[in-house]
Formats: sequence, C-alpha cells, structure tokens
Amino acid sequence: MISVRDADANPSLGARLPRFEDARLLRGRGAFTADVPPPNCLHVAFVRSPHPHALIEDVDVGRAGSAPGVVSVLTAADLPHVPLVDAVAVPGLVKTPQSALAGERVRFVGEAVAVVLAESRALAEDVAELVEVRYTALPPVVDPETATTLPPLDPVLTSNEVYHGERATPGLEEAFAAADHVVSGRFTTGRLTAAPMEGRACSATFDPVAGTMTVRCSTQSPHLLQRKIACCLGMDLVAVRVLVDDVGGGFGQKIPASPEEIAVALAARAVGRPVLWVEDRRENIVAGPQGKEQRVELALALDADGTFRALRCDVLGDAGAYSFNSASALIEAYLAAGLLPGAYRIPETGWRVRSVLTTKAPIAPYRGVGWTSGHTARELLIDRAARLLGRDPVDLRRQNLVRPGDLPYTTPTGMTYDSGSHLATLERAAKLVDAANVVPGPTADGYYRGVGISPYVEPSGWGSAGAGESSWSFASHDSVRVEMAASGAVTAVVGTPSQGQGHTTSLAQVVASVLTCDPRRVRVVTGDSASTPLSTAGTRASRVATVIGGALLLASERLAAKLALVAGHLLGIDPGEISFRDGRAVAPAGSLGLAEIATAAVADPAVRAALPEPDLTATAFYDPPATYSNGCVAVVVDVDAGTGRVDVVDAAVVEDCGTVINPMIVDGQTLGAFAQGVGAALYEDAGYGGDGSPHATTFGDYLLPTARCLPRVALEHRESPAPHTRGGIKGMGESAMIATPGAVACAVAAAVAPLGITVTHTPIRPHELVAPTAD
Ligand code: MCN
Repeated sequence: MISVRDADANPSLGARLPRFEDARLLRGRGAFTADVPPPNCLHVAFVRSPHPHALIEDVDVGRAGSAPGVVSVLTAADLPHVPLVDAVAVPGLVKTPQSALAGERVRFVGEAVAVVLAESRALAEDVAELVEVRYTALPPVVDPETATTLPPLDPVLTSNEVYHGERATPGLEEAFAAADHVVSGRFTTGRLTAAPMEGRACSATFDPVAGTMTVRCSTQSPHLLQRKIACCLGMDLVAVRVLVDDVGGGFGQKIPASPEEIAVALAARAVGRPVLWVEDRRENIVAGPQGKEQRVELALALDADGTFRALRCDVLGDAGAYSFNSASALIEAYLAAGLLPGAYRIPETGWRVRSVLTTKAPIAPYRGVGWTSGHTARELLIDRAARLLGRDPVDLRRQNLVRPGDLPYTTPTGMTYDSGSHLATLERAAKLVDAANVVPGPTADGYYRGVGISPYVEPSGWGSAGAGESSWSFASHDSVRVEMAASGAVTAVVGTPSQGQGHTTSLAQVVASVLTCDPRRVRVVTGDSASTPLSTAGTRASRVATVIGGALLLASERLAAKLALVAGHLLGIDPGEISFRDGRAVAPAGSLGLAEIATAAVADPAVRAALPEPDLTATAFYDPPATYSNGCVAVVVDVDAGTGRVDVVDAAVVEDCGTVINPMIVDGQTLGAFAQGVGAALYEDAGYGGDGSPHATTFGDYLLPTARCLPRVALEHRESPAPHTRGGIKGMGESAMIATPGAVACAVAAAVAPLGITVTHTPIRPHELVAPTAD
C-alpha cells in the first residue's frame, strides 16, 4: 500500500495549489443552470402567497392564461398531489406534506400557488400578476414558544410540535444537586438565509417518446433529487436524469429538493415543452429554505474550582411551515443539542429538544447547522460563568477542554473525538489576538473592547458512522471511479457536485498523490446522476474530503496496482518491486511513464498475451468511521456605546482538519465561513414581524457583511491526522461558521458587561448595545 503522507512520493497532498477552476470561473466562463437553457424552453414565474397563513378559496387563471405569449398557467388542481416527504423515517419526527404548489392552504409568505409558463421570464412575471387568488386569511403562527398552544397548521397534527425528545445521562440530576455553582441562561439565534451568489435554478425536459425526464439543477444532491422527482412524478428512477452544472454556492440550502423544482418537472411533462426556472433574489430570500432559528436554554453545573460537572439544555427549534424533506424540520434543533459538550470535558448532559411548525419559510440545514446555535449559547454561558466566578474566560476554558491525554474521548452524547489539538489551538488563537492583554471594558479612545474565544469541535466527514454518532442515522457513503485512458489521462468520477469548495483541484490532488502525477492531469468529473456513482448524501456535512477523498485514495491505489502489474511485465520484474515517483513507475531495473504503461496495457501484444484484460479502471466504496476536526476562533471587538456599532478589530482562526489536502482551499473555506459567522452575529436577519410577514426581502434589508466589516484574520493550521480515516483526512467546511458567531457574541458581551448590558441573542442589534443615559 502507498502511504499518502510519504511527502517525497506524494508531493501533491498538502500542496498550496491555486484552484484549477478559478481561471474559468473568475473570467466569467462558468456555466450555471441559467446559462444552459434547454432549446425552445418556456420560462417560469411562480405566483406566491402574500399571506403567512390563509385558505385558498379560488384561483382564477382566466385573464392570465389568455395573455399573449403565455402557454399555460398551472395550479395545484392541474398537478398530481404528491407530497415531498422523504422515504427515510426519522424516529419521533412527525412529517407534514408539502406539495409542489399549495392547494387548499398557504402556510408562509412566498409559498407557490400557481406557475405561469411563458416565452420569457419578464412576460411570465407580468402575467403572474393577472392570476387572481382569493384567500381567507387565517391567524399567523410566528412565535415558536406559543406555537404549541395554537391550532395545528396541518390536519394530520394534534399539535404544532412535530418533534419532542428527551435524554439524560444517569448522573445528571446528582451532578446538579452536588454542584457548587449553577449558571444558566436563555439564548436565541435568529433566522438566516444562506444567500448563495446563485439562487435556486432548475430546468426540465420531458421526452414523451422515450418517457424520460432530464433535469438540470443547481443542487447539492443530484441523486436525492433524481429519486424525489421519480417518486413525485411516478417515473422509474432510470428514466430521470439530473445534471448539475456549475453551482454558485449552496451552503445547505440546496440539499433538499425544492417544491419549485418538482413543479418545474411536473409542468414540463404537462405542457410538453422544456421549462426553465431561475429564481430572483427576492424569491431566494423569502421563499427559499432558511436556517438556524433556535431558542436554547442552558444550565451549567460547576465545582467551586471551576470544573464543569454537567450541562443541561432545552432547545426549541422553529421549523417553519413544513416538517418536510431531508428531515430539515428537526436537523437544526437536534444537532444544537447533539454537540452540547463541544470541546469540553463535561461528564453529564441532558437535553430536551422540540421542533415546532410556524408560518414561516421552511428550515433547511445552513452551514454549521444547529451546531452554530448550540455552540453560541454554550460559549456565551461559559463567559457568563467566568464573570460570575471572577475567572479569566480563557483560563476557565483551558481548565475544562479535552486534553491530549483524554483522546480518544467519548462525550456523554455519544461522540468519540478520535484525535485533535483542542488545547493547543485555544492557546495559539488566544495568543494571536493577544487575549491576555485585552482588558474588557472602556478604552482610552472611547470604545468598549472585548475579546471572545470560541474553541470548537466539528463533527466532520459524515459517513454513516459519523451521522450515527450525531444521532442522525442515515446512509452516508459513497463510491468513486478512477480511470486511466491509453493516453495516460486520468479521470476521477464522483457523485458529489461542488458549490465552490474547489473539488476539481483538491480531489485531483488526492488522486495525484497516489499516482504521483501532476494533479492538473487528473480531471474530476461529477454532476450527472446517470453516469456518476451514487452519492447517498451529496455534498454536505463537510464530508467530501473525508468520504470522497478516502474513496479516491482507495481507488487510486487499486489503479496503481494494475499499473504496477503492466509495468512489472514490461520491465521483467515482480510488480512488488515497483514504486511510483514523479508520475513514473520506478524500480532498480528501470522506469516507465504512466502514459507508456497505459498505452502498453491496451496496445502491446506481448502485454495483451500475458496479462488479464487491459482494464485501467478502479472503483472503490468508502464509508469512513466518525472523525472530528477542531480549532479555535478568537476575535477582538470595539463597541461604540453611543451608537451600538460593533467593529471586529482583530481575529484569528487556528484550525485542525487532520491531513490537509490543500491549505489554500482550507484557508478560503475558513475565511468564507468566518465572514458568514460575523454576518450571523452582527448583521443578517431573516426575521418576521408579528403579522407573519418577512422583514427582509432584498439585500437592502438582509445585511450581508462586506469586506469593510471584516478584519485581517490570522489563519493557522494544526494537523492531527484522523487515526481511522483513509489518509488521516477530516472535513472542515463548516468549522468557522460553527464557532465565529459565538466568538463575536462573547467578545461583545465582554465589552459591554461593565455597562450592565448582557448579550443573549444573535444577530446582536445596535440598539441593544447603546449605553443607558442618565436622563
Ligand atoms: N479540504 C482539504 N483538506 C482537508 C479538508 C478539506 O483540503 N483536510 C478541502 C476539500 O478538499 C474541499 C474543501 O476543503 O475542497 C471542503 O472540504 P470538506 O470539509 O470536506 O467540505 P465539503 O467539500 O463536503 O463541502 C461541504 C461544506 C459545507 S457542509 C457547506 S454548508 C459549505 C462548504 O462546504 N458550502 C459551501 N463550503 C462552501 N464553499 C462554497 N464556496 N460554497 C458553498 O456552498
């Protein structure tokens, strides 16, 4: 077997290579779903509900349907009623069906009621205004706290609570009873939207002769979408093909199939012409899946010396209007509780998790999922405990973090941290921002300064075991194929599309690390459900580096063994004597280039006569054991107590994702997630008014952080290779989005504590930080 950390033999693993895809994408030469419209396609505009909750009494499409250039206007009555629920059962989660178009009732502002199909998008949009929908308004359900006491939003329910689960370790109550201190708090995280650069987009072409459906879609999970379309349209799986072009970001929003995507496929079949839907920003913000809204109540039991003894939480997740596909209604709330102990040694834990329906856009996973909410609440609570005990917050964390000698460490919630650098990353991040010398409170220049330290664990690289340890059991494995052509060109075929993670580069590096060739010679192919191996979960949960990377290592090693067989024959030596170096098979007897070997395997009669068939294809299946990356985010903020403005003036992220495939990509991922974390802490808010209408409908009111909001971030890597995954690789795509909101919130809380102001909510709003005046 070839060791992937043999730096001489495998120079491409760990190389800081600029991303191969950037030359194309940065020059505007990407091809996104909107750039590849099917010939002769119709364009879609959805008629969307202006009400958060209403009965649909009547939909009159008369005027709209007869407008010039309009081919059809379809309502729920025209489409088969097929609910978008998963086949996978999640124990205890009550599912409520969401249809492609709402039929009898709308349950959030922006829910699609009818679809206009016209010769252009502009025309379709104009005509959508001619569709007359008569509603009878019903009371909105906005507050998750009171949702359970209100009449259920779906007749299948007896309550709006679609999930209720409780767990506790046996010694929980005893630990609380014996504690010297119990510190508690109630924290909320607001609604966010992922705001990918490219919104959702999808085209569908139905071939009535062949009975096939071809869908191009900006999705993270082509195979899941293929299955859902087949199921909703009553078609054979093989008759549905999902293609994925370039995708301009997803961040989780594009994991579940959207009802609009099903409507597009149904419409294409109904009208017999291809159909294209490219949502605008308003649709994406209002009607696209949203993330994060949670209320987390925590209680921490400590000894007099500050040792953590037990942590209890009560999580209430606002699932939005439907308990729908990908079990999204539960995943945020459940994972907020699942990562309860984080990077700390806390012997006893207990939780209550509830998820409730409201009349808001449905929730989907968003980078960091519920981990962000649980983590932010816990870190704020630890800072609160430090202040109450008169302890330095870094020191209190240092005392309670998982230490090298504890590893492997199993949390009371059932996660086994396989390896890591929890203490080392805390020390380094604190040093990089000079935390020891930041005095919280007023500064000489009139601001209030605070430092926030947020050590994190990221359950990463979800294979089935990782998902299971996060209490979220589902099949999460992958297969891959690596092929070498007679020319020596290498192709790696995978089922996980990239949304901007740089897989074309990093996965090529993985293959090249085994074959020792130039990574630029490895073409990574994905985005076709018909020809790529099944990806059970798609691109999510920071799993591609670990799961696909591990599978590619295996497949590449199998291909290398086949090449060694041919090379051995050509050199007249035992294949076992061969190693690979600089893209050549090397032995004391001589060396051969990969192309020479590949050509000989196919075309050399002597090789042909002596060896089995010249198949230079290798496949591999990989379902890795669970692995956990870790790190620490540290920030320093200045708060203007007159205006409530917060400036993040210094920041550091020290991350450890085991063996790093490409440090430049990991830097980019970390910085992007850090920026999103600052946005979640200070700016972004997809909240709703008491009347059930969304506050934000454009980027004028959904505030994304810009470069001016961000400091220079000191980035460092530690490498604690995973002992049990292939290549020691751990995932990291979410890390800074788990920890940054907590770091910023803790820093702000520390800064304004002398003013008697507490921080219990993200995003932190300026008016909450304005110092009370004497009058
Ligand atoms: N990587 C590496 N070495 C490691 C781990 C990762 O070089 N030890 C590289 C990988 O090879 C990959 C990237 O870093 O190129 C991220 O890898 P990984 O952590 O495995 O995450 P995934 O590829 O599975 O991507 C999913 C993750 C998630 S869950 C969200 S949400 C997210 C994210 O990645 N959405 C993104 N990053 C995003 N980046 C962009 N630009 N757009 C999104 O939608």
